[in-house]
Amino acid sequence: MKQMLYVAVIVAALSSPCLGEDKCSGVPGIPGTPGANGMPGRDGRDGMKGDPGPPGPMCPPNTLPGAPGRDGLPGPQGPKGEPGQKGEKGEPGHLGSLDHKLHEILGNLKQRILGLEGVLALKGIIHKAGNKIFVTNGKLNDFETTLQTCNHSGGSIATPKNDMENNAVLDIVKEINQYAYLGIKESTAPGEFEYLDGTAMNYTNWRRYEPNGKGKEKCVEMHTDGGWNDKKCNQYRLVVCEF
Ligand SMILES: [Ca+2]
Repeated sequence: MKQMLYVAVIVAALSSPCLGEDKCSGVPGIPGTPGANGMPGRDGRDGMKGDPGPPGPMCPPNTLPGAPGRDGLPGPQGPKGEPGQKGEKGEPGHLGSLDHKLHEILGNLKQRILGLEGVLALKGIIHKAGNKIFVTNGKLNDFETTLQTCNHSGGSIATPKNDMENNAVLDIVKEINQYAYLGIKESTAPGEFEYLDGTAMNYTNWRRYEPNGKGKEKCVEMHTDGGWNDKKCNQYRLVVCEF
């Protein structure tokens, strides 16, 4: 180790011109030209975060409206409103129109029938009394045959139930000048009479002392004065029906 230190001292003494002298002479040399800039160094570490800057200048207000925004969510259901006013009556429906047409047709038919009835009455073929029509075929028959004849015609034997109807039958009886059986029959109680359906009579026009058959005269005939008489059922009388 000591040997290496000696070698270093000797080398240093030999390499220095002023070694061993008081003063060094000579002109200092010209400074060399500065070296070229070295390569940029590596980026340093990030500095500390600076303070926030002052607010920027105000922008002028935008004069153009922006695009409309999207629809919002539907709101809650509102309270129930007041009932509206009643509407006007509608046009008649199909059935109403049909009913109107039928009504018109029936009206026309009624007029035609009334006209025909007038013709028949004018000719003396029928005799009207309220809603009833009395008519004869001009023939004479017993009670049972008269019943059948009238039923076959769609009517029934003449059964006057008030003065007006009795007079209508009387017109026929007087015209033909024949007595006519009526739709009245003796009941199970002798001397008491009733309608053919068994109901009690609400109108009678007995002749004086009639009825006098007491169970032997079960039918009733009309005389030419319009009065009634109880009579056997097998006589030939004018057939008068009602419709
Ligand atoms: Ca009698």
